[in-house]
Amino acid sequence: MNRFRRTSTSVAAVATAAALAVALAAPPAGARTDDLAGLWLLNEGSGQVANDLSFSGNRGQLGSTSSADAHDPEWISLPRLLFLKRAALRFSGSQSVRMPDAPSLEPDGVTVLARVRSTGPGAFRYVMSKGAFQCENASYGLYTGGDGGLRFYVSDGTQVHLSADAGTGLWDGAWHTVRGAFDGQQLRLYVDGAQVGEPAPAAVDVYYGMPTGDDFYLGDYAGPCATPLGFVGDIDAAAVIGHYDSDAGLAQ
Ligand SMILES: [Ca+2]
Repeated sequence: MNRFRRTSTSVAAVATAAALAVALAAPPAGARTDDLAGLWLLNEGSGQVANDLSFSGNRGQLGSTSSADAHDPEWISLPRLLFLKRAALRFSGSQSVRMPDAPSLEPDGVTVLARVRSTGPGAFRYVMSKGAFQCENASYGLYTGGDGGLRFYVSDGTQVHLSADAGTGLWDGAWHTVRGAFDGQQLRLYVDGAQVGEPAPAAVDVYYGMPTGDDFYLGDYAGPCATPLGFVGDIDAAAVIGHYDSDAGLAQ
């Protein structure tokens, strides 16, 4: 391996880690506090568990059982970062990692982050979802939407509020860091640190306690549904950050 290639690979890997770190370290606004509700670097490389590196204990299980099954995403290797062995998970439309329902995954305001790579997942495919109302919508979700791009949304129990759409150009086969943020007033979407479009107004409360299911999924939506809602592509890392306001609500 030549020196340049090795260096550039390491730089890319450091940039990846730095992008997540910067996003995670964004200062809280006003009287809010931010808690890391889940951080899954997905570097295990084998087995049935995705460990949560936050202190929230939201460990995930691959597929629908603790044994190998058809809903397990596939571990793939990524270039090493110095001596750190790195991996990611490959999803092909009906695979998932499931984290059981937990209060830490149900904050007033929520930010989701992921490193994703795909050449075209299709429409209504989920990178993440929390809870499920039939096959309609989650409490919050990061998905490709009707146009096959990428959107973040929250549900208030009556209506779904969507962020701007990143568009299908995101799915160019390269890794991208995506972030969806809801602060109680607006929904924002970022790709590789740049905000997509305008913030979408949504002065609502996220509705939790969905009747169909309340677990959190990486790579899919709690189904089964008539049409597949699972992501088609790779997820390198993911995180959920909860924003908790010490006052009555976030809508101040
Ligand atoms: Ca399994």
